[in-house]
Amino acid sequence: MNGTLDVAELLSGAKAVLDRNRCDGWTRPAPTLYPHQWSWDSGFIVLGYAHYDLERAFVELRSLFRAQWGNGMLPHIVFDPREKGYFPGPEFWETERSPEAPTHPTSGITNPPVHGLVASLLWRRGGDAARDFVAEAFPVVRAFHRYLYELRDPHHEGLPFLRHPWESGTDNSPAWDEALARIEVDRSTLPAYERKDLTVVSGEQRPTRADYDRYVFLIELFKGLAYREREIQAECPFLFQDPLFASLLARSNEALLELGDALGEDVGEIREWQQATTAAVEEKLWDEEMGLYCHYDLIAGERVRVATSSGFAPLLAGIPTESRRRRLLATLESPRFAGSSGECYLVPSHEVDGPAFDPVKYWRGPVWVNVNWLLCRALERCGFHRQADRVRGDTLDLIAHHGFHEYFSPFRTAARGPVGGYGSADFSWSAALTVDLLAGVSNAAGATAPGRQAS
Ligand code: 9WN
Repeated sequence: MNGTLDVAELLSGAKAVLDRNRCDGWTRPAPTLYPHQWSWDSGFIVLGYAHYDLERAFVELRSLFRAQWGNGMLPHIVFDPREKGYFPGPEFWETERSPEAPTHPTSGITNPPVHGLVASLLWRRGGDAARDFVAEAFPVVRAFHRYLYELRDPHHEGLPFLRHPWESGTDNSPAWDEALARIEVDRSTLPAYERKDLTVVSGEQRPTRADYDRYVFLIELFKGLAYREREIQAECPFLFQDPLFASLLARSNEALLELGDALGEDVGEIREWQQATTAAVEEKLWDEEMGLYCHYDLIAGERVRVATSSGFAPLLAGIPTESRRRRLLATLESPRFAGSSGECYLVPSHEVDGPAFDPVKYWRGPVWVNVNWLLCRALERCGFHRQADRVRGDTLDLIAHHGFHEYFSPFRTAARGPVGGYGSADFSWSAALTVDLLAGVSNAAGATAPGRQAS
């Protein structure tokens, strides 16, 4: 390894991926595996556009916002009705059963609330040129948060629940395993369905058939209840509070407070949401023994003691106390995430010695660019600059070596297992966030910059 990154080459490669994946004003997360618009993907994607085409960023988010449900939910997918290459498509979700659904076809679940944070970053980047867009985005994001607090937080804890693994974005996380295993599915009662993902990516990198049966079972339940939230909450066998989702919500609340003040909006309710969420993450999701924040299974009534990269996310919103910050840092740098002799790229999505660890199966071990981007900001916010540099360097190193993949094996060398990029190639948020990460790397010569770790 030569110790430098070819910044110009990476930048032009990233922009070319985004150009190829861009459709009519929005961007596919991946060329064939994910051919529709996803909510949190678009949030990350526009952070790349913000560096060279701000208008594209606005158009992309407007395409998502126009699909907001009447109750405020931003759906996890906005479908391209011409596209037939993804399961489950609009004909499976049948969201027209709900009077809350927009006329444009969408899925019937949501995705992590990154949009407040993203809007504030666009404003910081665009200045006056972004003001009108931000004024447009503010009520949309506030209505989304209001939906989460009013319809997803029955005990007013400040921790909205997820009712499908796909709402987390970390869809195949081992945190869901026990809860999904408890759901008894009689296949003969499920509609016949055909997975399309396995025609693009090998099964060893994707969820199992038993997982998909449960994903489908939950969608059938939602459809049967015409997407009525209160009834779903009463009947759904999968209800989770999630440290990544909650931390993004807290961080986006913080952003809305800042934007609302600047726009002259009343931010009283947002302040209350923010205080409630911050306190609840601290009280309910911290696990002292694990030195990490965990998920909470509302059906089982217990914390799920599975160590995932989502457990570091409260740093992003500045939530942990000083002593917990130090504990989190120790966990991050311990053999559990960094490997026994530092042989892992940070940050594996599941601890490498964990029982469910798999270096190539999505969300069960691989490193993800969006999580690293978030954790890089989180570490910087808390003053852990050396560790933030390490996460940024590891991310760029993986991309420089293997390309703009969806996810990467955490192993630096083949001594412990497979090495390389997995899932889809030409993955949009990997490209977009590379553009943003490179902007943080000094590049006096315009061609090379420090960023690689010795292997
Ligand atoms: C289901 C689009 C999405 C990402 C998720 C990732 C994957 C979908 C799938 O792709 O999920 O939503 O079919 O596997 O897990 O984080 O938003 O890129």
